Amino acid sequence: MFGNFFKPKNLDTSRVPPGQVLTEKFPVLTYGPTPTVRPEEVRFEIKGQVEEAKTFSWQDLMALPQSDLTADFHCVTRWSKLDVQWSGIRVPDLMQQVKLKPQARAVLVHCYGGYTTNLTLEDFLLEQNILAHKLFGQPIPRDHGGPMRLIVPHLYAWKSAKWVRGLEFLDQEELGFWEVNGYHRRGDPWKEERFSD
Ligand SMILES: Nc1nc2c(c(=O)[nH]1)N[C@H]1C(S)=C(S)[C@@H](COP(=O)(O)O)O[C@H]1N2
Ligand SMILES: [Mo]
Repeated sequence: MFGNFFKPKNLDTSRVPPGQVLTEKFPVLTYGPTPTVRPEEVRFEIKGQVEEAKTFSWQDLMALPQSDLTADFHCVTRWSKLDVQWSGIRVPDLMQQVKLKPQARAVLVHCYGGYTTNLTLEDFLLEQNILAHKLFGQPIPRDHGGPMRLIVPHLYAWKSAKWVRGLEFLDQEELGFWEVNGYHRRGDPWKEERFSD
């Protein structure tokens, strides 16, 4: 298994966080069964600390500005993959459609299948975060989170929720699935925020 992992040679090692090894493959990491979600049935829901709850159909989402992102992907189980190419809707472009209440501080990301993960508003609203529906120019394969997943490149990949079904804005942070089960509430790979204390 470790044959697929390599130590970077000429590579700029400043891109590999501490304790991580590179893989050129793209492993699948899913807790539990893989849900089947057809784009036509997506109802992306925004609720909680917002002035008005909203639901986006697939068509609504595709009508929003579309962007590309190339980002490194760091799984807390110690593999990293460089230069993964995503396309989709940047979080700030989505958030143009949403008016948050002033007390909003955090978001709980909900997924088809029941997975959740938490982010502070500050970590969520970053320019590079994207609701991706393409991976290397193709619709995201189901096991990698298709039809749509969140990508939060500056944190460990458990924050990059697959099969996203909605966002719940909160006045204080509530922990998601892995965060309840011992992972760090934030998960910065450069600080090795793997587990909670
Ligand atoms: N809905 C959902 N999203 C998820 C997960 C999951 O189990 N369910 N696993 C997370 C973890 S731990 C990682 S490392 C990445 C893996 O993404 P990949 O399977 O596309 O490599 O997805 C994250 N998003
Ligand atoms: Mo992971």
